[in-house]
Amino acid sequence: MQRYVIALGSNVAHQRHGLPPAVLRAALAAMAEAGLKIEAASPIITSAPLGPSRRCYANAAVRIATSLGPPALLALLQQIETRFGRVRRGARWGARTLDLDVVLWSGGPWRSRTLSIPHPAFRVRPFVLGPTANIAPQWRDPRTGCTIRHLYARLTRPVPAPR
Ligand code: A4P
Ligand code: MG
Repeated sequence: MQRYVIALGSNVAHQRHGLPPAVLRAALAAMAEAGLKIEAASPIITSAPLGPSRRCYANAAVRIATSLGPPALLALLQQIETRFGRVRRGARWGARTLDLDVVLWSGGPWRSRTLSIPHPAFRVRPFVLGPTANIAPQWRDPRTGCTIRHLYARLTRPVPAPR
């Protein structure tokens, strides 16, 4: 079995599931239904958008166990995104409502054309590191050797005021 941490994000409501937090809860159920063993799920947080979008995000992270290797897991997560990700508005397919990113896994660094683990941006995103610290505080970033708890504390440490 392999273990993974998956980050979940949503900032668009889904026709059937509802607002972003409900989208994340439904995504968790879909992951379990697809055979991924959910070992731990973080609380769902609300975070200010990074990037051009103006809507707040719901974010969370889950720790899973599966026999799938990284490419097969990515394919499965993308299938789930596709199922959730497009809302029919008339004849048009609208915005994606679900982002599932592979943050870390038990197998160290992984790099292919379509997949990088650890996720390249996870160290500087509080909305990924915070939920990850909740479910996998002792996991280590294979690049820096730091624990997730340590990376999160470093990212959120208050900066001393200039004297
Ligand atoms: N890919 C490479 N490595 C990975 C990985 N570790 N996990 C490739 C998942 N995918 C990985 O992803 C594009 C391609 O990245 C995939 O086809 C895969 O082969 P995508 O999810 O289809 O596209 P994207 O959403 O534009 O990219 P990405 O990197 O997921 O977007 P970001 O940078 O995560 O931006 N603000 C807040 N507060 N909360 C958020 O969750 N999310 C975004 C999305 C922006 N701002 C946000 C949040
Ligand atoms: Mg993504």
